[in-house]
Amino acid sequence: LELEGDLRVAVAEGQFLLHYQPLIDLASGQLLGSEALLRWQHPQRGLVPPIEFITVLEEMGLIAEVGRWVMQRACCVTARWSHEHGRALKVAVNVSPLQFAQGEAFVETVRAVLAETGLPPQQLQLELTEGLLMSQSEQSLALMHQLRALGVSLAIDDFGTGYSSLAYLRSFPVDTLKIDRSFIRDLGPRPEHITLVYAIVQLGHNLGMKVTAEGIETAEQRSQLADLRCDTGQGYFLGRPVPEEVYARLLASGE
Ligand code: G
Ligand code: G
Ligand code: MN
Ligand code: NA
Repeated sequence: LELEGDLRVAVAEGQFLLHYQPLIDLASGQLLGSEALLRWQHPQRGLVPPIEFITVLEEMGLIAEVGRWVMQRACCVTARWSHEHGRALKVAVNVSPLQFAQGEAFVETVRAVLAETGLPPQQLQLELTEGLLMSQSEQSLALMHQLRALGVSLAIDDFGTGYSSLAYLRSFPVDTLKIDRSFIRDLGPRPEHITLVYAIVQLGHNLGMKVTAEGIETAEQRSQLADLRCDTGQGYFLGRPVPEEVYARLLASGE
């Protein structure tokens, strides 16, 4: 209850900020861009992680407003960085199922944010949850096509943890599968996990998708994933989520 009151103030006063986690090309080691991750700078409690408040924002009906802010900020900053460094940096933004459920209104939000920030649509990736693949609805499918028509790309986040129907995966216009970090964590010590991850990489590639591994924490995992031809990666070994100014320095250092 206190949390709800505090969140109303947070939305009204703009107490949110974004951290950026590097996205790396596994074959070359090149920095391709980032995933934007929401944080709340609470006046007393300090920096609050999203697991503690995203669901509450959803229940309060505030996630669309905050989600729009996230997209706006991430696109604006990425457009500026791309301009400064003369290259097309990517940015991935997490989308709540409730934002997606807005339908046409959500498509309009994405269109407006791209127009306002000037970020080329090809540089924005929207991360959707695996739950959308389960719903198997014509409506979800149509919405995904509308978003793709704007030029943005779509990823399925935390892939492998839900109950996505492989049959439906084929019909969804998805560009990228993001393998959940629980599969990556056990790569080294568990050979059967190598088989599993390899199967996901093959599945994605055969469907014309890119595959990203999340939660890479060791050099061994990174080289295993490169050997399995996984395209891109994120994780503490490659770079932790960091504040805007720290990420800007990372870019400037040519990392
Ligand atoms: O950044 P961190 O690992 O603490 O994120 C925890 C969870 O919060 C992840 O599942 C992530 O997808 C989610 N999350 C982070 N930022 C956002 C956001 O801007 N919108 C939504 N809907 N979820 C987010
Ligand atoms: O669900 P989603 O993939 O959006 O979650 C991203 C979350 O994963 C962020 O909160 C981020 O802090 C966390 N994360 C990113 N890299 C790693 C990692 O290497 N290990 C662990 N344990 N968490 C990570
Ligand atoms: Mn994500
Ligand atoms: Na994820």
